Amino acid sequence: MAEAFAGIPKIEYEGPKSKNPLAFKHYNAEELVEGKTMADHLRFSVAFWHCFRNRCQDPFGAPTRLMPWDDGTESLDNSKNRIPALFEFCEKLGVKYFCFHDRDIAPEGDSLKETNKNLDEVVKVVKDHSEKTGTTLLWGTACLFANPRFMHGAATSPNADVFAYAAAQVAKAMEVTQTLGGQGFTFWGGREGYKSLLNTDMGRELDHLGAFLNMAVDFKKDISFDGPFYIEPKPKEPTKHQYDFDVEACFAFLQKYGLTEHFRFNIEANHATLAGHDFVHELRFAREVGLFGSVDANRGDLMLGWDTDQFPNDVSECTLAMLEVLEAGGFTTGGLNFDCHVHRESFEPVDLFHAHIGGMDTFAKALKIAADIRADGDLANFVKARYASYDGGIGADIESGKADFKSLRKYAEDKGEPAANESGRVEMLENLLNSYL
Ligand code: XLS
Ligand code: NI
Ligand code: NI
Repeated sequence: MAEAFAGIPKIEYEGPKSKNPLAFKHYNAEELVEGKTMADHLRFSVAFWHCFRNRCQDPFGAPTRLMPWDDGTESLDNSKNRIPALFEFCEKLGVKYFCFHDRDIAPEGDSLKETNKNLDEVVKVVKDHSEKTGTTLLWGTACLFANPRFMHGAATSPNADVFAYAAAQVAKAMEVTQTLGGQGFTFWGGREGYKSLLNTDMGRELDHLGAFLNMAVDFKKDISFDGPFYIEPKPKEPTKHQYDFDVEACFAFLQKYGLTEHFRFNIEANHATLAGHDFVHELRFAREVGLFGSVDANRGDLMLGWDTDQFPNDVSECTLAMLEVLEAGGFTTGGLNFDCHVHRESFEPVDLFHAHIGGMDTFAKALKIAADIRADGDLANFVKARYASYDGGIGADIESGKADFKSLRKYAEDKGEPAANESGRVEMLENLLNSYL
């Protein structure tokens, strides 16, 4: 088969001084950072849907992207022909992982059985290439939002048949993920949310979603799939109120339905900002509750209120993210999945390379800076010192549970005014962070 990306060589590391747009300036796969290779730290992944399906049409205009690997039909043959392009791309880029939704890789048939048969056929092609190249599935997922049957949601649809259909689809997608050696399975809420309370029984919908995910856990045990489940929060889009709003809301949901030991978070940068949070806030919360898992590495545009899914290029934002990843002990089964698409006006195949090279270099640079910040320890020491009043005396009594309101009242009455506050030094710390960038 002809190359999909003819004329584009394997992308090599040339160092920060290189002016070659098709070379890495910071990502040097084998370079050690904190004793581990950059490749093992960053575990980059290509999102099949954005790279190989998304043609960049928008509500105002027709598709723009040139995709020489695709004949524009929904045929099974065309689906199979897209697969070598994915592996060629990953190999040239030096990326070892990819992610997909079931419906990205194979077309739906006239019945669920036929749809599953189509999926099996394409999965055979994927498996074959995966075994030959060593490029494997980071996580799989089921598309429970594109087909009109999911117009009211999947697990939260008022139509119980749709719930059943979604369950069948997730079961199959999980099996396929397992067949391909996928390291995890992601649940993004899709249309699990609502537009109007006038037609919605929120309590029942939440219970249905909780039941659905518990059934998924049971099925996972049945088939002995050992990767983690990821839940991917997003506050809105396509519905107005998504139930999986942000990490904090999802954590409460997981607790209520007894799911915390089976799930970790897949945190998407653009979803964080849509929820009114910094990317790093979501990562920190997930880390603090011990459920950090994986990352959808993109960025939004703060001028726009939707999921623009742009490639990451903000070193400062990514540095704070990599600090969280390192503090969490690094990725295990997760990684940095580029859930992003090129801009509509960047329509040529080579633009996919520029986009990924930029994203990879940004995170590589961020990783090195985060490691420097950790090695210096100034930031961590400042934070530690700020809470020193809890390391002994009354603070230690509070943290250990020894204190109660009665003893604290006595303490406060005896002591009078609290010890003088110290400056939070926000600007000084911002300057410190900038000194590393
Ligand atoms: C959509 C989500 C989606 C998930 C996978 O906004 O980011 O792409 O990552 O279903
Ligand atoms: Ni995502
Ligand atoms: Ni998204």
